Amino acid sequence: MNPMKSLACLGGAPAFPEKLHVGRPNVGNRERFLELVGEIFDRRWFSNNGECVREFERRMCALLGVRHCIPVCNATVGLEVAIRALGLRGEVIIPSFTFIATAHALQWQEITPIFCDVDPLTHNLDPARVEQLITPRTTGIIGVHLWGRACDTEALAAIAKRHSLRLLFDAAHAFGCSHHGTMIGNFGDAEVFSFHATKFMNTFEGGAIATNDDALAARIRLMINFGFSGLDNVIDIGTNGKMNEVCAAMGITGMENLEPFIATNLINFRAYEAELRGVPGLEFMPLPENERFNAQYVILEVDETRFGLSRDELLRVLHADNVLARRYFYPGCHRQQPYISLYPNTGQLLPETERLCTRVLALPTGTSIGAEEIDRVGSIIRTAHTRAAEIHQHFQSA
Ligand code: T4K
Repeated sequence: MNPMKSLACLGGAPAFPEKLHVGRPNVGNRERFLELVGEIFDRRWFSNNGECVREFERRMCALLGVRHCIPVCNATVGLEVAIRALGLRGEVIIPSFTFIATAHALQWQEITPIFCDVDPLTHNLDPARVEQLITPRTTGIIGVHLWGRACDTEALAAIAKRHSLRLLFDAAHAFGCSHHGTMIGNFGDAEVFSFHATKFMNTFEGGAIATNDDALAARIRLMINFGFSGLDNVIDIGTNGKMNEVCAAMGITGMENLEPFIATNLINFRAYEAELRGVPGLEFMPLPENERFNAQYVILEVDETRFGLSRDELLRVLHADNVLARRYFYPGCHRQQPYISLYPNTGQLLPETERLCTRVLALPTGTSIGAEEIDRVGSIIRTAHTRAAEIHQHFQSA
């Protein structure tokens, strides 16, 4: 992309003096975190299912109403372990409109990800298309609750049952969210959360695998600890997927601040909506009704014809003004390596994914921004619309 001078130079809103990021980490009560870290030092127990990890799991289970919510070192390893523990192999159906980790967790284990198109309204797997992709090699489906909005879990569960497939959810975005009143973590065979630094509830790096299946949970616990069953006794192949104590302490602190984090995200979301209401060609992914929702992503779809600028042009305007909005998830997993080389024509089967990849923009939110910043981001976007022709011409000549 060619650089652009900020809108301020074109006589628009002034640029932000400091960069405004998507994914700025939320920090709970620092003193509480440091107190927990002090206790970790006192105990001299830093990893391997320590007290903080066990407490973190207890609190997550209580919040979600799930039997197991096993902390892991990150969601990608969590997905890899869950995939292996469920015995997936051959082909597994996933959306392409997701973070690359969903696909890599399969390919890493030489399982073929079969990319399925999404519903343009929900951005989640389209169950009707899922069923069309099932072959004798299919062993499972991984739905992604994109932006924290639940997949059509009922339809996917019915398909999985009809075809004897395992059903896993990549719930990286969906901690603290519900679906028809049930907390995410209780659907499918298992669900995997992410607590990466950029998630609204973070453990620096981390994740968790939730399941109500005791046997599966036992297998997962074994797998994330090298296959150890007691001292000196390895009973299966495993890896190191454990969460350490400091990360779990951050998780405990985060959970104690969950409600204020969510409240801030909801306030920010509504502020953006109010700022940009009525601007032609912009549509927010709405909040789900009557559900608990973390609102950690503010997702905007840009319709070039009505807005006057493409999503990518608007992104250039925002970046020039120090608003580091992101093109999640561009260009789609199927257009990244190794998938584009292995399956070069997949895009033809994914019209909705291809379209969304050119339209979706994630705006900064979280506790590091507030009404003033949102007001200014809104002003930049509104100015970009009213001066679209001039900006477009500027880009053409740059
Ligand atoms: N499944 C899905 C659907 C996912 O979205 C993800 C992760 C996963 C699975 C895998 O979960 P993990 O294995 O990571 O637990 C970021 C995150 O790294 C990634 O965790 C997340 N999804 C994805 C949506 O976002 P990038 O490539 O955008 O990261 P990066 O380095 O560009 O940072 C994003 C923004 O956050 C930047 O504006 C800078 C800001 N940032 C980042 C960090 C790390 C900060 O301000 N402070 C920080 O400490 O992937």
